[in-house]
Amino acid sequence: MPGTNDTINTLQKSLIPELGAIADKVVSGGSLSPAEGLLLFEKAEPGLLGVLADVVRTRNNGNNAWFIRNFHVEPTNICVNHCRFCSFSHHFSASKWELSVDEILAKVGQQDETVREIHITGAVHPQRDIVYYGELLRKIKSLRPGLHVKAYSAVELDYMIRKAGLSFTTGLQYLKDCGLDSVPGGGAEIFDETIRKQICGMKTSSADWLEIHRTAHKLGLPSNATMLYGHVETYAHRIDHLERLRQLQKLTNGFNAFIPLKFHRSNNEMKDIPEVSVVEDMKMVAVSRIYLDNFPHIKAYWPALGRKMAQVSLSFGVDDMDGTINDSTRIYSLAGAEEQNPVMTVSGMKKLIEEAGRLPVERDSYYRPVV
Ligand code: V47
Repeated sequence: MPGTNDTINTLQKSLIPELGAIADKVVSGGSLSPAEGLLLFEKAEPGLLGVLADVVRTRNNGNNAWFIRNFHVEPTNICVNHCRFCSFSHHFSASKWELSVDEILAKVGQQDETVREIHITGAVHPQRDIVYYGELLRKIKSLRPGLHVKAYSAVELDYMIRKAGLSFTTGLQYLKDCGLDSVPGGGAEIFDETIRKQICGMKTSSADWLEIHRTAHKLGLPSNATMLYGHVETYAHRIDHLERLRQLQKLTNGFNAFIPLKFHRSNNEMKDIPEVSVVEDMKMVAVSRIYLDNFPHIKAYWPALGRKMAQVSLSFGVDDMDGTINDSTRIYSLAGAEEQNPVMTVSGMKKLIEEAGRLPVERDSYYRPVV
C-alpha cells in the first residue's frame, strides 16, 4: 500500500519505540508473537491499530467488503448449560419455549428464494438428540436444496455427539451426510480455562471446542470462530484465545471468519460488569485482524455491535458484514444490544459499505461473489 510505511513511521515514532518494529513486521507480512500482540493492546493508539489492520485486511481482501442474504433459526431457549453471560436461555427468561420441526420448516419456507444461508443455533435442549438434529437437516435440505446450512455450535455438537456415544468424527460425518454444510463459530467464549470456569463452567471445554472444529475441517466442513470479550478477561486472555485459533488454522486452514462478540450485560448474571467502550471494540477488531493473519475474514456481527460501529469497523480491519438477518435472532436483543429488531436490506447494506469507502460484494457461504 503506497505511503503506508511513512504513515506508520510517523504514527509510531510519537509513541512507543517497540511499536515501530511491530509495525514493520505487520507491513512486511510477518506474524506477531503473543508478546507483540499484547503490546498492541496495551500501548498502541487506535489510529495506529486501524492503519495496521487495514494493511492486513487489504492484503487478504483488497477493497471488498462481503455480505450474504441470510437468516437465523434459534430452535429453543431450554438449555442444559447455565452460562452467566447468557440472556437468551430459559434460566434468565420468563418462559421456556421450543419450536416444532414444522415451525422451523415454516420459517425456512417463508424466506425469499434469494436467501442463501440459514444459521441454526440456540440452547442445548436436554430432550433432543443427534437423530432429531440430523432429520431436521434432511427436511430443510429437501425443502430448499440450495440453501447452505450453517448449523449447531461446537457446544450443541459436543452434547448431541456425546449423548449418541459417537466420536466427533463419526457424529460430524453423520450430520454432514444429513446436509450440514458448515459450523458456526459460537460457544468459543474465552479459551482460558480459569475465566471459562468463571463465566460458563458447565460448557464444552476449550480443548473440545477446538477438537470439534479440527474434526469438522478434516471432514471438509468449514467453520467460523468467535470470542466473547469485554467482561472479566484481560488482554492476555484475548491474545491466548487468538493464539490457539491461529495455531489450529495453521494445521487445518478450515476457518473462514473470526467474529469478536462484544459482551452485553442486560438480563444476565453478569449485569454488574460495565460494557466496554466503542474504542475498545475497535481495538479488539483491529488486533484480531492483525494477529489472525492466517484467517481470511474478520466479521463485524452488526446485530451485536450495532450497525453504526459495524460501519466504522470497516476502517479497523473488518471485511465481512455478515448478512441481512431478517430479524431472526434474539440472542443479542435480549442482552440489551442497540439493534432490537435486526433487519438489513441489501440496499442498506451496500450503502453502509460504500459510505465507508469499500466495495460491497454479495457472497455465498464460500465467499464466492454472487453475480
Ligand atoms: O457463543 C451470548 C454470544 C454466541 C451474549 O459463525 C453473547 O457466523 C454477548 O456464535 N453478550 C452465539 N455475547 C452467536 C454466534 C455467532 C453470531 C453470529 C455469527 C456467527 C457465525 C456466530 O453469542 C455465543 C456467545 O458468545 N453471546 N450471550 C451476551 N450477553
